[in-house]
Amino acid sequence: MTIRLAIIGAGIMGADHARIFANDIPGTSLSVICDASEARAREIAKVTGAADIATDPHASIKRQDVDAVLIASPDATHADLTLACIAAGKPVLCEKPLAPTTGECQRIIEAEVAAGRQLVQVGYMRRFDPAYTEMKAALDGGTLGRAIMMHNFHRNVEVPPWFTGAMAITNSAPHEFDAARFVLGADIRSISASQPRRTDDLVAPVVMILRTTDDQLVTIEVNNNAAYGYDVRGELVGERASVTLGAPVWSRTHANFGATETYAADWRPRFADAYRLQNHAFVRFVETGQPSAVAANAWDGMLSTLIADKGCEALASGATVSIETPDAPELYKTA
Ligand code: ISE
Repeated sequence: MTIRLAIIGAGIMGADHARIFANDIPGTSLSVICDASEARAREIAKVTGAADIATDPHASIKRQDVDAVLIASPDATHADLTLACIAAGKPVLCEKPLAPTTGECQRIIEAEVAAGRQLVQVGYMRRFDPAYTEMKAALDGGTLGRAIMMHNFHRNVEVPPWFTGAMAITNSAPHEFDAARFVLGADIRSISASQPRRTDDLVAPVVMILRTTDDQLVTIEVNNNAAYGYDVRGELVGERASVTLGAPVWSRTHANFGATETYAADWRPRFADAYRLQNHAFVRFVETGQPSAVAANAWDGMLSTLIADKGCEALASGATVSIETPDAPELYKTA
């Protein structure tokens, strides 16, 4: 059976997902590429062999020739479109964040609970990255002993001038919030955040300290203007040993009495395997109706947004902010 997909949003990530489905995921076809810009939709449809283009996301979701949906439109549209997928009974892989506010995420949870089955997978793709997979396996296999600290570094080359410190927390850091919950298997109970001073006009890094419900510490540096390359690092420290994420590079150049490795300009090459494996898992979810045990579901998506909300509060106030994690509905406990 071929899974027929609609791609909503043909920007950087929508285009990337369309290429992944078209080139790397057998058993799928692209029924429609939908974007506010018809020209952009046409361009991506041409390179991916998609059957049709559209500019109306709601009509695209409802189409008879669409079995499942990938949402990669602007963050502010995620909740509305995810709710439309649930109403249509169609599985949806929604790019992160699930929605920018906790209230919108809660509406999605309520709709899924009312539908009585999970339909939503959230694009926290690092759960599928081989380096994080090995980190989690080292913990779960007992090599590290009990985990006590997780250190995370998230560095982008640059962001536009309108990108703020709060956006470092709401747009970039949710990857780390989700990875920490996933690797440690614990929830977050408090967060603090502050920034060093930069001497230019660019947004300064944000450094956060989180405490888990099992009294572990998670440190996160998000540096959106690191300039030198896209660089994600991490270390999980246990009571007996530690494990660091490898930074996958395929070659090292030796010249002029030195050795150099190159950095990617953004996250797509660094997490190419993760995106591919994540999208494979989504297709299996569509085929079987069984959510992936690895993927982030709507509940995970809601918690990352909740932590981000509290992180913004912590940055603005300078105080450590407590986080009350609500009890998960049965739908997410049994998944
Ligand atoms: C972006 O939206 C992403 O999702 C990337 O994975 C992340 O590295 C980047 O910081 C975000 O802005």
